Amino acid sequence: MSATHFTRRDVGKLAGAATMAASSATTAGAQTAPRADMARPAPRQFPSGFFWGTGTSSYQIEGAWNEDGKGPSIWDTYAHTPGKIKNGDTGDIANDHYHRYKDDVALMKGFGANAYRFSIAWPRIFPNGTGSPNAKGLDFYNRLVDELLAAGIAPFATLYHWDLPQVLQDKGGWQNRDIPKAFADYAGIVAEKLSDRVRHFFTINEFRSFTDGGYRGAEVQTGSGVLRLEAAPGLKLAPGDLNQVRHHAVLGHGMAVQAIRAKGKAGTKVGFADNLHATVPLIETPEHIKACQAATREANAPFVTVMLEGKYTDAYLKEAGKDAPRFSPEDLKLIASPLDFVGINVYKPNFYALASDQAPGWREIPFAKSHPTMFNRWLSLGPECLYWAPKFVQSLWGAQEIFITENGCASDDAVANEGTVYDTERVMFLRAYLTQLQRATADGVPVKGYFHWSLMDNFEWSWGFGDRFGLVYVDFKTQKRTPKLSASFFRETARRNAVA
Ligand code: PNW
Repeated sequence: MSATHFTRRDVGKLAGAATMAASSATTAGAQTAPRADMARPAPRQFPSGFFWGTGTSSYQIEGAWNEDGKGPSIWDTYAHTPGKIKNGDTGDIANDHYHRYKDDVALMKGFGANAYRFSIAWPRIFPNGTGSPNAKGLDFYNRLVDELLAAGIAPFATLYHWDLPQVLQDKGGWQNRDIPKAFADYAGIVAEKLSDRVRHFFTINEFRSFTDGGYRGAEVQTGSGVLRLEAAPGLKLAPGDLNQVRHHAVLGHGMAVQAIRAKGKAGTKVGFADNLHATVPLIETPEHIKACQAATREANAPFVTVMLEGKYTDAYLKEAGKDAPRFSPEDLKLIASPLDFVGINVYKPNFYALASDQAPGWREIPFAKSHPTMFNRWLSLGPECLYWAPKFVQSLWGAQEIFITENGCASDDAVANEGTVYDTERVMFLRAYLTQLQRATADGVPVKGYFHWSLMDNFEWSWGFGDRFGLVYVDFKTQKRTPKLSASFFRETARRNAVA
């Protein structure tokens, strides 16, 4: 059968392929040792009650950037600045999700998701950053949550996925020590309004991406070179000022946790969603594993480590020297407010490492020049990070509940003539990474859910609409949505609660 004759019905049949009898193989098999059933490989089963979801964020999909009283965010300003985004793309319309959310919930239901991670746009709720909430903004999320619940999909809400109200940037943004308090006030109001239906809140998404990326620019190492990442508001601060921004971000998280506890319904669960930098042992021996665990703790000193330990590591403070953040013991106590779960975005090994006799006790192994990356060039392929990241979160900090809040890859998708999107590399990526995640759960690591990034292709920040991360293809001219082959893979995985 040639690819051009491959129809949707064929794709449907793939799910039923396991029922195919291996009759022709039995004659030989009967005479020798028992063989595994070719058509029924051993299931790589996940724990029962596992959440299978996808993720998105407000600026990346909503559009309606100036509707119903929404104020501008720093991403509106940044994307409207010529030269900042590839091809001059903006999130003004994006996926028009603000108006098409019902269709989008139906898509998720179509591929069997039982959870959805979305973010709330702070400037929809508080166009002026603070003050009294905008009822129309809250209404949108009320409608979205109701639609999700009606479809049997559990809503998980992120409070900050980088779209700071521009008015607060005008007051210094995260450089200003008053912003954490403003964030906590906003978080408290949202929890008060939504926690009768939303049981899980993430405070902040990816601390490093918006602090380092937005206030200085960050660098990512790949085999073929270094990539520079920049984000709104596009500043280039000195290291000491950047460390203070990072400190205010984790402080904002801690204060928001307190506000959610104070205003949310009893039983509301709260945590963060951070892109933990996971160091992966190149060879799995006890000494290399121990070294990588220590490296993971240090690599996250200004973010996950301080939020879970309530102190900055000695090495971080020593290395920062005069540029170390200024903080009080009360700050640290707030930053480490107890959490119900830890959310981690995991795409790639931060670096591979091996143990070393020399300080700090590990040696970074650079990615080989030919080490494969996915279509988004910063993503060096390394499925084992989805084993080691949650494993170290458990072993270092004793987390009781862990969510994989993001994982996925971009591809250069196109809709084939007969209307199918053959994203074979995303299926390959998913199977490889989920096999490692299953290995973690089988080891007793308490991973409770997996959110694939993303539900659908969307505005991929500085890369605009070119880097497609969705399980669903989006034609940005017509807004037509087409589930990719990876959506069929996801559906089968969620249905079996095992790697398909
Ligand atoms: C995350 N890196 O960003 C964000 O949370 C999403 O909004 C985004 O769409 C998704 O991952 C895909 O990029 C990242 O260079 C951006 O390592 C860059 C990196 C990692 C995550």
